[in-house]
Amino acid sequence: MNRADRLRVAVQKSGRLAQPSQDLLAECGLRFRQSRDKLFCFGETLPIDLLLVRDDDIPRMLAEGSCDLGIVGRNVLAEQDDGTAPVVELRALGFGACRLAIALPQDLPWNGAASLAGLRIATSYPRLLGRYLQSAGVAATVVVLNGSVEIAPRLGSADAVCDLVSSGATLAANQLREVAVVAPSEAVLAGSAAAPLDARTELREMLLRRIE
Ligand code: PRT
Ligand code: ZN
Repeated sequence: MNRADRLRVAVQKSGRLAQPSQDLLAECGLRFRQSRDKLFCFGETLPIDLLLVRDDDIPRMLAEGSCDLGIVGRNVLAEQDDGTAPVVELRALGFGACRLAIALPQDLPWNGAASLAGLRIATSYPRLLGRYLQSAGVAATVVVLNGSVEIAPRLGSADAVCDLVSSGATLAANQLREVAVVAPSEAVLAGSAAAPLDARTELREMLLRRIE
């Protein structure tokens, strides 16, 4: 089958965005038959298929063209944007709301971004944090961790954190207080800046209209 005849949408396989993403597509009238390995879902009502993947893989899959659209947190899309990939946010989707925020232990003072000067800040979002520090003109050390960022201050491996927050309960449980928002986020529909010039163009437009 010609790749150009069917639209391929990447969604998170499991995690916070997995179910709401599938619910949104179901509301758009799409029905799927899942492959045995549960990684591929064949579109039965329209020539639109799903790939179930790690959210971190979605920006790259869009950039290389192995998927046409993806549902991913704006935070992931922005973190992986090195300025060269032709991948853009097409629509904010209104679920998965959170914010990338700076949080400090209770005993550290906060008088604006300048308070971060000289601190070690743990994060999984070095690019977004780096941009924030640069635009504030603050020199701090970025400590990259892939998980359990919020315990870094208690372990002594960082002074502060820059992590995703929704309710704030995780920060509170780790005796951290949120002091600044680096980037608000939610789930977004992402795709290549230039839509493919084949049957997928119309499918993509149709899906965007149905999401509206
Ligand atoms: O396995 P895979 O790599 O696909 O998933 P993942 O583990 O990387 O991502 P996942 O499922 O945790 O999150 C997917 C997306 O959901 C994120 O990229 C965000 O866009 C969005 N999102 C919304 C969140 C949260 N809310 C959130 N609260 N992602 C993470 N959190 C974390 C937060 O950092 C904290 O540690 O959840 C914890 C609880 O948050 P509080 O503030 O409610 O306590
Ligand atoms: Zn992930």
